[in-house]
Amino acid sequence: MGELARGLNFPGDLKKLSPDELKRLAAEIRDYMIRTVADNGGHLAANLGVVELTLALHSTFDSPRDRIIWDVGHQSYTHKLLTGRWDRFPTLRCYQGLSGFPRRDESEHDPFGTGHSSTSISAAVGLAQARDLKGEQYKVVAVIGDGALTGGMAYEALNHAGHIKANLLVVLNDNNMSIASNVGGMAEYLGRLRSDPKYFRLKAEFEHTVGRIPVFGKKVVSTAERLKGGLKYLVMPGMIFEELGFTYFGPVDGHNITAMKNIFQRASRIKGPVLVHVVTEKGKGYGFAEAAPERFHGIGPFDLSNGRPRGKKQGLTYTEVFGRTMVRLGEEKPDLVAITAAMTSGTGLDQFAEKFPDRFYDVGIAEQHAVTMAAALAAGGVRPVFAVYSTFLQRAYDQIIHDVCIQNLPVIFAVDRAGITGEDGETHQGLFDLSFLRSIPRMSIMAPRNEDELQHMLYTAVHAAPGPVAVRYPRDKGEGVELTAPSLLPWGKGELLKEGDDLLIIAAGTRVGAALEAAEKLFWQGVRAALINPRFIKPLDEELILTWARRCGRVLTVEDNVLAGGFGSAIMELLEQKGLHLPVKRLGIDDIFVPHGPRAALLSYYHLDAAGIYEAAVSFAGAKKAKGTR
Ligand SMILES: Cc1ncc(C[n+]2csc(CCOP(=O)(O)OP(=O)(O)O)c2C)c(N)n1
Repeated sequence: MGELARGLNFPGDLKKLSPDELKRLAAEIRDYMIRTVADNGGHLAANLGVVELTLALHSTFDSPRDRIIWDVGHQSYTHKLLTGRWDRFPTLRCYQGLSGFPRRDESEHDPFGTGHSSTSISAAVGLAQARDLKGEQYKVVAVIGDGALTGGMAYEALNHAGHIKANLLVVLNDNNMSIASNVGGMAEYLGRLRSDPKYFRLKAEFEHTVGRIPVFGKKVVSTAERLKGGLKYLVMPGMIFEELGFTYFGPVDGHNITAMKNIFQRASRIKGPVLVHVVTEKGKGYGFAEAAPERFHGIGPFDLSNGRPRGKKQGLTYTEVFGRTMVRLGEEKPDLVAITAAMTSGTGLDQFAEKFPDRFYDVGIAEQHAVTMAAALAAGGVRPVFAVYSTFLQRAYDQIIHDVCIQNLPVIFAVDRAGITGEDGETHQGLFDLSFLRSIPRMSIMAPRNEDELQHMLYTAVHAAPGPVAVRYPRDKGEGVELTAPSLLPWGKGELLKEGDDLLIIAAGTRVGAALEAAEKLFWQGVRAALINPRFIKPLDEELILTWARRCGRVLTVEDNVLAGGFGSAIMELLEQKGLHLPVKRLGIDDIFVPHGPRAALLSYYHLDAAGIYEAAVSFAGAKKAKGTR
């Protein structure tokens, strides 16, 4: 613990600190945060940007009585440090350690969990209404970034909050960045407010000087009021927010604690919704992060002295192979377009974006818009690929059904971070996509067993899909196999990897490698397991699966997806439809949310690695022999 921090009781003691002491505390926090993230990985740049903002909030408001909601929540590290989690901070993002996001079950200072973007204002409206209905007294504050403000939900909530005149404070943390540069008209508008001090000056003059001159002042005010599309917009900063019913303050320097405290105090005396526009610098206080805030948005362990990733990087990730394949496909197919929702580099689309800027769309954090737009691009005759993390695709479920599948439009979903994703935890695991996509008519789904197969699947999706198709792959390195020239896979066909007659194992996607290892070990224990790589989760290769299921007499399925409605369920449905009443055992994620931790460790914990599959197979096939049911 830093020298100053050691003697303090947070967050209460913050109110006693002088401006200089708060500055010193900010430096201690930065130092601790940088060292911890260098060891554990995490969202460094955003957190460095909000140290002073968080100190100003906690020295103005009384958490946990007052409720502070962090949009996305990736920037809540200072908040965690100031609310009883200082000593546990080195466990950040580790299995059973502190989460990288706010969680109601982690602290009473986290009134509402986050992880996905643009939810904070809705949550603030709900809490404020609950407070009023129960006749309670506390403040509700939502802190939202300019990136998160590109998400549609934020506007729905602003619109509603203004309409019902909800008593709440929205702090707009504007660092002019999403993960990369922010996109869109709102970002440009905020940029104008930020960069032109005349806006602030004119607002002050308008309110305090002109308004006070008896006749002339009134006239100007009323003229401005009448000229809604003109003068008023010129002289009033934050007019968009004012029109939505918010009182706007700002822009204010987000690294000046005293200035922010003053504004927060003023804001908290106003009735109705208030928005304070705070300008911060992403990565502030660590040179490497200031210079490359995008690289330090979410980063693995790194070397403090040079900011470079720690550990040798061997082999390509699925994301990298996807990115390269997209460039290759883009060269071949001039009608191929790529879409991302604010995750250009996360999804591996940076090279495509650079090479084909006219065929690339970053729509902001707007997954719903991305899906409907993709559907319409397909309706217009081009071939859209929407690259998106499994967990964020959840946002666009209705659009997948209503806009894509009902109209049978050939949109390709490149579903990255499918399965167990690791350290980001519950809100970021991609454990539902097989279930939620499989249940939609006309949707096809492929899952590659390795990075080479990913290329073939993308090629097949682009060249041969009869309608909407999803290719799902994990946040992981590939198996290090040779990358062959992308080619067409037979539609709806799986492959038999191993013959056997004691047990049929069917493993989805990257679980094939683990299942193969298990099957080989089983052989030496006298269990002859057949193994199928289904390639297609939908449509299933019925003939192949039924043939080997009959021959083996029992079926073990493996998937890194929830069991409910997932791949194993698909196999059970097939067997039931064909009247094949065989014992089936399914390995996958039972009815739980998977917490944060390393992907490999979690796969092992949930018996989805080679050892887990082997153990399950031994007890399953062994039981068959013992009971003599063959
Ligand atoms: C629905 C959804 N899509 C994508 C993401 C991934 N994501 C996490 S933070 C972020 C950028 C947020 O930008 P901003 O709100 O400005 O915060 P900053 O990191 O700049 O402080 C994105 C796109 C997400 N969390 N949720």
